[in-house]
Amino acid sequence: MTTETKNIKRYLIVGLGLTGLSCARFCQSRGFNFSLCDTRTELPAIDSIRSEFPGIDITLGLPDADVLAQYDELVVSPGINVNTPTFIAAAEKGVTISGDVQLFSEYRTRPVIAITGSNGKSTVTSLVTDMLNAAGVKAVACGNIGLPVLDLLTEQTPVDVYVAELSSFQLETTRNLNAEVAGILNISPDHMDRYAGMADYERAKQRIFQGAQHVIVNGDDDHTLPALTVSDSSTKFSLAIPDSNAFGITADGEDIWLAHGSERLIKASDLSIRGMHNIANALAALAFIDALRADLNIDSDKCLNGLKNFKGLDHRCQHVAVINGVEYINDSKGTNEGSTVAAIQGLGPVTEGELWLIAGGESKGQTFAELAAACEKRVAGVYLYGADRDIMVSALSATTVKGVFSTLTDAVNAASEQATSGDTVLFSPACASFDQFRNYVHRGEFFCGCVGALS
Ligand code: UMA
Ligand code: ADP
Repeated sequence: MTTETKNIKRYLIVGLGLTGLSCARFCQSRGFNFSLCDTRTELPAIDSIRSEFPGIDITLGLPDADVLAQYDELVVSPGINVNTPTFIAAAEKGVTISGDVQLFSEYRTRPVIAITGSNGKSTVTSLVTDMLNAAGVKAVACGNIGLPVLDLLTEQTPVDVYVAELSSFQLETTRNLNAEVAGILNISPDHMDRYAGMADYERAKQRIFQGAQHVIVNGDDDHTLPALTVSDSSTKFSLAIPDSNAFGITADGEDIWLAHGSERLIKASDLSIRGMHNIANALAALAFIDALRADLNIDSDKCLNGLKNFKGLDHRCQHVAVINGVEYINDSKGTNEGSTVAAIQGLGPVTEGELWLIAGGESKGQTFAELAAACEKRVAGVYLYGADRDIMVSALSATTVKGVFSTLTDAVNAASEQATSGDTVLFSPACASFDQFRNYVHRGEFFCGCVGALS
């Protein structure tokens, strides 16, 4: 963290989406020397960008490594893969490659809780934020959840603590996050179309621990442990009976309690969010907050109230409707097999009748072995649709797959014909949405529309 000074570095901001524009606004507000670039040769918003940044050089199409190397620092958007020959060659010629989170880390003056993981990031980020706000601590959720971190510095938003959801893409271009609290929630395959393999993906996630003062680990997933010792201070959460300083669960007859060591905090049945994965998310949120409890003078009871009142986010195991006795659940944010497996395992035991799954989309290099195993155990039948449905058909057992369609509408109609009163139809695609939809929100809304049309 530094104070505001004119920066004589020459920055090139690469990528003009949400992140790139937030970087440009930040650099403009601080009087930095910067230019702009987007790898795309045509950009519909280019006229408004030019008028917002008069006098600033804007290049369309990625320049070659020699041109990139004329800058001191490239601030590259997360949607752009920096592990490509042009960026590698530019780095070899001496230019530093950064991202918006790196700049944020250099200029922020308030503590940050940094959260990553394959699944549950947005839920835990929102939970932590809501719980802190319920306790009167001004917390703002930012990062991959949708609000670029630098917007908060440009607008000088007053905050006590930043709650930053960080993707592996954002972490790749962050050198020294120095978070007050940092943790990986869980690790399962995702973005395998961008990484060379799981080790490569995990290396990106591990960068969240650089310079961390306090570390949060998931006792049920060894891949969330820091690979290098970064801090002596750590807190564990897990779906097991907790050790003295850990967060976990204890049973009392029929009741499951979320607990901190031997102290019972709240009954699982008092939470509005459903499924064991959401109990894990609540425990993680408690652990992240506990790490800053003394520093920020946080009232635990008020936090627990925030947890109780948290209704969950749209498109994550969200109840849509009950039609002819069948419950329809929208889990469009289930964008990889780990998330869909968690939704199946989380909902399977609490649903009355059969569980039917609708899945499909862009497979992102996944092989779906875990999904196949989870479906075998808990799902009565699967309806597939979308661009990579054939990849999924080969992965899942022939008896599990009940229908294969090109459109989501046809898959919903077929599932609804099969399901009977007391059953649940879960839409959790295990895939990216971009084959047929703008994003997971568009896809989830479309699913809700299909369900609406059934009644
Ligand atoms: N693009 C180009 N050339 C460019 C710039 C972008 O082709 O020069 C393309 C990218 O390939 C990508 C798209 O444009 O397909 C968007 O990329 P971006 O880096 O401009 O994205 P932003 O609009 O800045 O949004 C990013 C995150 N997007 C990605 O990481 C792809 C948003 O996360 C995040 O909310 C936002 O910054 C604020 O921090 C979205 C996401 O899908 C929700 N994240 C992935 C995930 O959650 O799985 C990682
Ligand atoms: P992310 O931001 O990491 O994508 P979200 O909180 O948006 O995570 O949840 C996305 C989906 O991941 C949910 O719809 C659910 O299917 C699944 N999920 C949520 N929490 C967990 C968890 N702790 N472990 C595994 N899967 C989860």
